Amino acid sequence: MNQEILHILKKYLPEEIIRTEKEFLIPYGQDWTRYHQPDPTAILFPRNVEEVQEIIRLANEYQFVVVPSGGRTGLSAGAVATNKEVVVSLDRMNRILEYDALDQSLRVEAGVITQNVHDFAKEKHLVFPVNFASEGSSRIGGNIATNAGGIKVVRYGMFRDWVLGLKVVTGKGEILDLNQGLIKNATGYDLRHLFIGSEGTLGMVVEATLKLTHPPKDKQVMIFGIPDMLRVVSVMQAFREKIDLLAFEFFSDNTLDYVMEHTQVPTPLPKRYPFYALMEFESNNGENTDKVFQLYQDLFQKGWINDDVFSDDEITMKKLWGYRENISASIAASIPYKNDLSVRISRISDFLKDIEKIVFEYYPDFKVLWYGHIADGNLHLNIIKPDEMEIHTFEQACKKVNDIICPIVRQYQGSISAEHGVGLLKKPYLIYSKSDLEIEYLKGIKKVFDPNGVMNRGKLLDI
Ligand code: 2HG
Ligand code: ZN
Repeated sequence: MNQEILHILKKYLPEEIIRTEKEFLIPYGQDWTRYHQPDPTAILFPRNVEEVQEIIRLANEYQFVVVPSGGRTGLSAGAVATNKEVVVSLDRMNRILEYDALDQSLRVEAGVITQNVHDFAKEKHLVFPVNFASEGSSRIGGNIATNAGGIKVVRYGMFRDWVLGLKVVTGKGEILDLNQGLIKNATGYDLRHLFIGSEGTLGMVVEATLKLTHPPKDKQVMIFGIPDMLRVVSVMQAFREKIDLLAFEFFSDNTLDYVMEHTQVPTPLPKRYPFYALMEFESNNGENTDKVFQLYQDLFQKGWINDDVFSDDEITMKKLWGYRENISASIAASIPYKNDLSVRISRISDFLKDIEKIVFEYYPDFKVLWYGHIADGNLHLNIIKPDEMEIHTFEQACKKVNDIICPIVRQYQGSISAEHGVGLLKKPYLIYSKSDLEIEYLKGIKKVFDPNGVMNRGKLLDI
């Protein structure tokens, strides 16, 4: 079968966009998850929309499956190719196409690295305000496909909120230009939003128009030591009532161990505490700073906060952010099993209490790391694989606990994937966040855009 496909690819596509060597097949067949064996047929590097269209047309005619590939920084196996699929990488479609100062918008090819968008915006004295740790390698198309979130969601929302327009090649090989950069557009179904978060199952995003904005002024960053996890939530709520936060993140002390070891940094505070919160806010000519310090005194006296470090200079703030942003990279070698759960902010305290109980009861032998975007109700619960344990035995053990955690997520009407996507890894748990009826509608939509099932088959949905 894959010889036949290769033959077709070589017959109809320019030779220079086809790679079949092992050094391409392995890295382009996997993402940042490590639970699947990459086994693609070929990796294609189209240079323009017409070539993408031709590939999808061939996929329909000769019945092979296409896996769209961006930076492959995903954590849910949405971009893995384990089943002889043809990976279509947008690495070569990485041009910034058009900047419009009046619209404050930027049109880019979908293979642009996220960091390049940040850098471009900065040159224009603006920002693209969606930030996450993998932005140096992730690509815009992948960010759109998963509706990425990150560390500034509490202020700026998800990726979806910054997409003004999309050009896509559908699973049928047709081109759609969606929303054309408009801010206001009340003309019925907004197909742009269907493609955002669709994980490459409806078609391929080939171009995006992104919204930029003015940067926040006079940022200040603090890290607090906090005695227990539920206090992290109360501290967040107390600050949120007083000021408009730019970020409020948390991590546990055992998570800090990994970052210190991996990045060779000292402790952020003179002493160690069970939990830490990192808060970013704008000074607002000192008004917010005063409010923060006043509240800090109160919370310190109450014993909710133990200690803090504060900074308003760029270099130190970057160092402080390193404690949070480097977590994922610091623990990667331990092949953690990742949970990416969310509930409404108003329910996060009760949810954490319930999850904590389960984790202590069912994971007594595993190291559990707690961190995440607590101000968005988003918890990244990472279970570390013991060195001596075989990876699939470990995965099975984690899946058993998932069967207990996921019903609780459902009980709280939460999400089994807040920002990492569903892919292969979370697919069995989708039923805990969406009803059967809703999933049937999803499948119906998939059939409209991709009737032959050539787009990222088996990811997100079983269809
Ligand atoms: C983060 O918030 C990323 O750092 C990765 O979403 C989360 O490593 C994870 O589980
Ligand atoms: Zn995250």
